[in-house]
Amino acid sequence: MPTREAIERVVERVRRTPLGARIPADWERLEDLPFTAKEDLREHYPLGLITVPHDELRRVHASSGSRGKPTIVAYNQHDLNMWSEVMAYCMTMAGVKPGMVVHNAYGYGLFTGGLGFHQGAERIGALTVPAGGGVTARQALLLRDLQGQVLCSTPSYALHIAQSIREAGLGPDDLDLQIGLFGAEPWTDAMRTQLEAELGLTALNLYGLSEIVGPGVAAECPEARDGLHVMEDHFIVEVVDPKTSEPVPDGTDGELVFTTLTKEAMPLLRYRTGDIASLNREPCVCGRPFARMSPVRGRYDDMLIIRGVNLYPSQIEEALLHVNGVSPHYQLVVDRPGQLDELTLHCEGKGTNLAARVKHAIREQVGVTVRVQLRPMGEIPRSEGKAVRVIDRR
Ligand code: DLL
Repeated sequence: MPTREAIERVVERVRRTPLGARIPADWERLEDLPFTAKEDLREHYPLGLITVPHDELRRVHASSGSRGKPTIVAYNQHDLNMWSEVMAYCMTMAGVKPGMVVHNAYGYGLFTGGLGFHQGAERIGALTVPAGGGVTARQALLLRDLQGQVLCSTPSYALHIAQSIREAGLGPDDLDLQIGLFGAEPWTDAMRTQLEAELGLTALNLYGLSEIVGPGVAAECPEARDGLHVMEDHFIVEVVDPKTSEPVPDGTDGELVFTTLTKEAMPLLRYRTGDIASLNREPCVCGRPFARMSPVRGRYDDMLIIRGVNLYPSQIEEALLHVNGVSPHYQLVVDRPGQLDELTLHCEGKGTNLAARVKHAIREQVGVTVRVQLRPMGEIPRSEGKAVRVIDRR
């Protein structure tokens, strides 16, 4: 845990914002400090939580939430440097070295993915290919012709790129890919296996959110690939029960909460991410001292309750991708035709009794009964950024 002085520095900054009034004068520990929620950022849209003079701001980004106003976040030069540094740390940890070719297929723009990876790669001294999202057929050619060694994209977009590589008549052996840095949405070990086979790389998970800085809050080490090391020099991590807000023990799932320690323009105290994961403070085989968070299962808001069973779309993904013959593209449609929720899984694939096998695998592994709609190959919309996994018709 960081020293009281380190926390005090953030507290003093946050006191300059409208949220400062909530901070008790006599706080002793982090737990005495108030939480910050997405609604606070919305209420003070666009730049009401800034603690530096406006002419010190150098950039804004926005979170990708699709509902309502975007959440604007702002950085001064110090913050942009810190962000490049955490990204360079995460990417170096993954094995990215000066001179390597980094193909960055995260979207550039208000989304933090594109510029976040771009700055990290430049900081390391890699050669960056700022491909961005979209024009997927061109991604395959660029990867081949510029000999991309590191692929940065959402895992769902990486699958789409893999498909376009196949369609161009190429395979992993025609490419130089070694490392994949995938994040911005939940993904499973089954997806990892698939991505590694199709692209011939080592797939690593990298986590972040714009409110805290962007990508670079936590990342897997290649040595263990067992949890994502939180960049604790810059962010304090807690896990709390999403309903009671009480801390949960290490190893227990709950909501991730982050406090920024070194951000200047828009510091946040105990920010409720809505993301569900657990913490592991056991030493890691890689020797890095940072606590590890489990992969994010999903957002608390995305949890589905199907006839009393709580589940995240990622649990369906894990079961689905173990069935032979299915493609890794899927969508879940939730409906409530009568009193009860009904879940339909739209997926693609080939093979005898495929729908029945998928249904059986999900019942066995997740404990829910879903309707399975097999769709012709290529009919499930392909993602160019964050995949839309759930369509809620309730
Ligand atoms: O998605 C930042 C990012 C870009 C992370 C590229 C990694 C790679 P936002 O658009 O603000 O920022 O969305 C943040 O995305 O609260 C999670 O719900 C989800 N998310 C991000 N990384 C992961 C991950 C970027 N590795 C929201 N696994 C977060 C699961 C993730 N979910």
